[in-house]
Amino acid sequence: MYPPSRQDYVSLNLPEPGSGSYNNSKQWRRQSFWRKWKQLSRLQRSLILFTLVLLFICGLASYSTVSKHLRDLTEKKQDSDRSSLLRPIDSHVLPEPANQGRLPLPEQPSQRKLSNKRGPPVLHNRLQNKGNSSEVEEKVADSKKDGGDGGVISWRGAVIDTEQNTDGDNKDVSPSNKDVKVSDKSGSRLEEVQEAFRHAWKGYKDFAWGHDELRPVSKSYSEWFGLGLTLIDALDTMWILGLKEEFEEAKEWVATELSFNKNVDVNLFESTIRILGGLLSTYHLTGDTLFLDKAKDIGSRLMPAFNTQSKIPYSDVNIGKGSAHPPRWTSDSTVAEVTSIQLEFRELSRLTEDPQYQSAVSEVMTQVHKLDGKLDGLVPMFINTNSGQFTHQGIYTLGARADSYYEYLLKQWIQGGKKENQFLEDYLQAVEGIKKNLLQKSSPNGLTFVGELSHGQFSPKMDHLVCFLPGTLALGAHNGLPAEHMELAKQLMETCYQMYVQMETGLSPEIVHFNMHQGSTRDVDVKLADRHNLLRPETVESLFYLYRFTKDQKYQDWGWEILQSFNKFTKVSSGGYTSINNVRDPEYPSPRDKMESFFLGETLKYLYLLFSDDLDLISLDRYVFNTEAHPLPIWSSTG
Ligand code: DMJ
Repeated sequence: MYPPSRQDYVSLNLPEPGSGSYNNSKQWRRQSFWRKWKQLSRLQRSLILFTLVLLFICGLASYSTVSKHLRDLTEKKQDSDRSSLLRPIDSHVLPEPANQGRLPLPEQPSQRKLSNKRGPPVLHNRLQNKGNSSEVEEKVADSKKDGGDGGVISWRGAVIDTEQNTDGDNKDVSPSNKDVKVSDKSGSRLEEVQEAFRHAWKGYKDFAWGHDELRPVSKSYSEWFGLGLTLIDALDTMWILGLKEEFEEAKEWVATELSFNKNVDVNLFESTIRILGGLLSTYHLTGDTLFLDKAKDIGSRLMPAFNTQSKIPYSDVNIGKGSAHPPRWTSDSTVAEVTSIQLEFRELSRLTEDPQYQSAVSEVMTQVHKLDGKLDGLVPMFINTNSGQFTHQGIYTLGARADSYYEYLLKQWIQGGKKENQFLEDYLQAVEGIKKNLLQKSSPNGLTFVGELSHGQFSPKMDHLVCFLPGTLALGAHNGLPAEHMELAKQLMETCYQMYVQMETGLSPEIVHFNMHQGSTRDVDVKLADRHNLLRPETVESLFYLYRFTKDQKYQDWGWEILQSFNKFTKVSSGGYTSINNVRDPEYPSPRDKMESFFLGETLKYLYLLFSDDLDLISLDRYVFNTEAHPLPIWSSTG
């Protein structure tokens, strides 16, 4: 068995619970302590007792301080948790209770839950209101220091030659260059848009710098053309929002990194509206010829697209090789694409005094004007690059593939000083065609909407893209077209707003279907496949026009609600905003991990202009916006 010493060691130090040896040892310790205490003198005992009492009192005092501190900390944390749960947006600046102005809707189970739920778990939705008023004031002061008064040198350091831009368009484009009186509400909303831009820009800068698009969730990027699309699209937005630092760093990239001498295929329409349009407007706003040079470069590289049998351009161009081609599966181009590049190429001709650009795009308009296959001024969606004829006829929509054809009819007429009557005639006829063939009212609330026609069959389907129309109609009315266009604009504006507020996230889906049957319980239905939101601008774009022309503050308030919803459901904590898959699920809107360049180029720009009460900030009597929200000068105002 075990040696004796080993046995003793075990029984003494590792007693079995309840064994006699454990109890004996406790007893032994108590007796020896008492014996020792009795051996102490009275003085020694008093001293020890006094010290113990003192220690006890100190312990009590420090416990109450520490516990109070801990209590405070806990309460603060709970407050902040609660505020992100219940108040992810700053309720001080909310204009009105959440459901005001909405049409009555049957309550959905998920709506009931919405009131006290946080946004999507994967997104960080807390508002980061840093209160930048002093920063804005500083910029105003800077601008004055830098010569803002004389309108010769702006704070961006660009030398402005007021003769060069004969409309003097760069004197007053930025709030930094003006003494604009802003109300508290308007001021804080403007700051909120600046903050949203900075947040989006941070993501782009950290994870996608110089690339086409940010993928904010995976903290990476995606390429489309490989030309820094987001950066170029956002240039004039930064200028207009007065974001000096951000603008300067982007300009540096354009100056040192941007090259169009690349073996890449680009889409003619997308690169025209985003890149050529963005560079031209930035040139106009800044007067910096860097942007004009770049605009000339990309413009001339896109020209091979027009070398087709019919002169209707191909959809794709290789800007390095100088070759162009249609998509692999067809020789068709999209009607909206070939008819929504005119503002940009016409302006390029005016600036360069080289007529080739204007004559190429004007040829397209002349041909489309003459074509058979229209229905009361409405155009089909495809046109063949060989025959120059419409194809896939019989389908008429104001949505994808046709939308900006109508927009550019009106805008070319305005750009050219309202002299080119063919555009006006085609536009007026098209508005009548819309009214006659596509306009209907929903049930039960009678929302006016624009549906589609397919081979004589009406479909109550409306793309979010159609929401450009209220703004365009209002712009026409502002330019002297029938007042009833403005009335229609207001009705459609209400519908587009309802497409947002009737969704559980407060964000519109890509496509809605309106109910038209008597007895319907709700006006809007959304198919599963159509529930995504790509951060598109059309509704806030139209809100901007409607507010500019009516001064009705409800349009600003609607835009404000939409911005709150973007912040709540699409903002990614590490930077950037993401498109989402499901506007009907506030618990999990399902991020698509992509920030489209038009979110910076258009959506945030239009929101800023909507909240600004400065009518001269990109005056609609001196500028016309291209379909990517890049302002170009109206020629009549250029003398
Ligand atoms: C933008 O590129 C332009 O506004 C275009 O006219 C339509 N699609 C997007 C925005 O939705």
